[in-house]
Amino acid sequence: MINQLLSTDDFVIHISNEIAHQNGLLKLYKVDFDPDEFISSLKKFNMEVISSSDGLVSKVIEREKKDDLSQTTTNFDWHTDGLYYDRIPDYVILFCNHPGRGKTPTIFSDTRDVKRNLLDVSSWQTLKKLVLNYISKTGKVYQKPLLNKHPIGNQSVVQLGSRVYIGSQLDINLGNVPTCREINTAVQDLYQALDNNICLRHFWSKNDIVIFDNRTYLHARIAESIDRSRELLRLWIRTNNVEK
Ligand SMILES: O=C(O)CCC(=O)C(=O)O
Ligand SMILES: [Fe+2]
Repeated sequence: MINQLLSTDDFVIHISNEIAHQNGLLKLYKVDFDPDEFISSLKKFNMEVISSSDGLVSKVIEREKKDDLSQTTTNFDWHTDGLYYDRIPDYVILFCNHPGRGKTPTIFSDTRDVKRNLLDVSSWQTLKKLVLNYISKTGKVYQKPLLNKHPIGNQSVVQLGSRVYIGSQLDINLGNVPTCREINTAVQDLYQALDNNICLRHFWSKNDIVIFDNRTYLHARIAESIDRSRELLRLWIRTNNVEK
């Protein structure tokens, strides 16, 4: 736990030490978080904040004009952030400016557990052959493998998006291309494994922070209805000591 007594530099040191101990998922309460100070402090420690389409600090709130699920407060299914980057953000920080009614949690699933949680063993073999086609805000499509190796530890992790279509890799032997039914079964099995393995269901209070490894964990938002007063800030971190 951390509080206002730490300087921003000490805060950055603390979280970069803590995150490894906590398996890449860290919750902090009652943080006096100043995004601008945080961004400049990170640079001293060989890390940086990378921007999304709305700048270095994104506000996740309900907006009138929504071309992205970050601009809503209703359900947002399992996803990896920043899939349009060649190298996706290493970590994501979510900070609660206002919990709204406090009934809309963000949930997290540890994708290192997917393989052993699949009901059908052949699903894993199929998932290995699949790619995500992520449709960006501009309509451009970015292709990514669905399974990836984490650069630290080399474990298999899953990336997903809510605005994607999934299909077979094209550079495999035609005889190995999974059938449409196999793809459908494997993806259904994957979602079931994720839904059954939620490791954190975070109901927000003001000044909470959750920091998570964007490769290890998929995250999602569960909502019963729109919440116009809920407001999170989202920052994407790149650590320059992680191999690509
Ligand atoms: O609102 C939330 O709970 C999560 C938001 C999110 O995942 C995003 O903006 O990428
Ligand atoms: Fe997200």
